[in-house]
Amino acid sequence: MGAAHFDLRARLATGEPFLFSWLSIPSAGLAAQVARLPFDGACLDMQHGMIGFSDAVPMVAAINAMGKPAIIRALWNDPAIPGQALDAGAVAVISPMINSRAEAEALVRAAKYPPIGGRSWGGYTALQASGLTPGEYLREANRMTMVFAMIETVQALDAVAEIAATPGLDGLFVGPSDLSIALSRGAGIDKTGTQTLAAMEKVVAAARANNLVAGAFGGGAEVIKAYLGLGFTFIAAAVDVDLLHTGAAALMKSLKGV
Ligand code: 3PY
Ligand code: MG
Repeated sequence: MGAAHFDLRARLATGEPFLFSWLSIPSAGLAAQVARLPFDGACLDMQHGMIGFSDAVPMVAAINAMGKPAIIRALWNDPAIPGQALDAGAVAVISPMINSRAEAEALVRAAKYPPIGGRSWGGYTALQASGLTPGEYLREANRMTMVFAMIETVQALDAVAEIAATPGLDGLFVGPSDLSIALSRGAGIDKTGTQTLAAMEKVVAAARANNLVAGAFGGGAEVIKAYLGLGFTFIAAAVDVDLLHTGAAALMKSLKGV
C-alpha cells in the first residue's frame, strides 16, 4: 500500500471525533499549509468554494503528501462527479442535496465499483497514489474510499431512514445551514436552534441504525460541541477564510489602544 493512502474507514470506525478543515481557496500551497494544522483531514469545497477540478487535483496531492486524508464536497448531486473526485485521490466524497433513496442509490452507483455500484475505471491519479496494482486497487477501492450523502432539506429528512439504508452508502452528512433555512421556510440560519438539533438527532439515529458515519458541517467551537454532544463524529471544524478572519480580528483586538 502506498505511503499516501490514509485508511479513513478504519479511523472513523474508532468512533473518535474526526475534525477536519474546509477549504474554499484554490491553492495547492495553501492546502499544504492547512494540512499541517492540527486538523484530522482537509475537505475541498467544490460547491461553494472557489475550487475547480484542475485546482483540486494538486490540492488533493498536497494534502495527501502531508499524510492527511483529502475529502471533496462535490459541486452538486450529479453522478459525473463522485468518480472524478475519487479518481483525483480524494479518500471520500460528500454529495450535496441527496433528497431520496433513488438519489442515494445513484450516488453509490457513481462512487463504487461493481459489484456495489458502477464507478467507471480510470482513476490513474488515485491508483498511482495508492501504490497498488490496478487489480489491487479495483479490489480495495470500495473499502478505501467513502461516500457521504448530505441531508440538508426537509425532503431528505423525511426520507432519512430509507436514504441511510442504501446499500454501499458510508455516511450521512448534515448541511445545517441549508437544513435550518429549509426547516424555517427561509426565515433564517440557525445551526444550533431547537428545531435544527431535533432534526439532526433524527439523522444520527438513522446513521447509527445502519452503521453509517454521522457527519455534519460545524464551524466554531460551540457548534462543534453541540454536534459532538448529539453523537456526530465526522465534523467540518473550520473554513479557511474564517480562520483568516478570526485570526486577524483577534490580533487587531489584542493590539487595540497600543
Ligand atoms: C450547509 O450547511 O448547508 C452546507 O452545505 C455546509 O456548507
Ligand atoms: Mg448546504
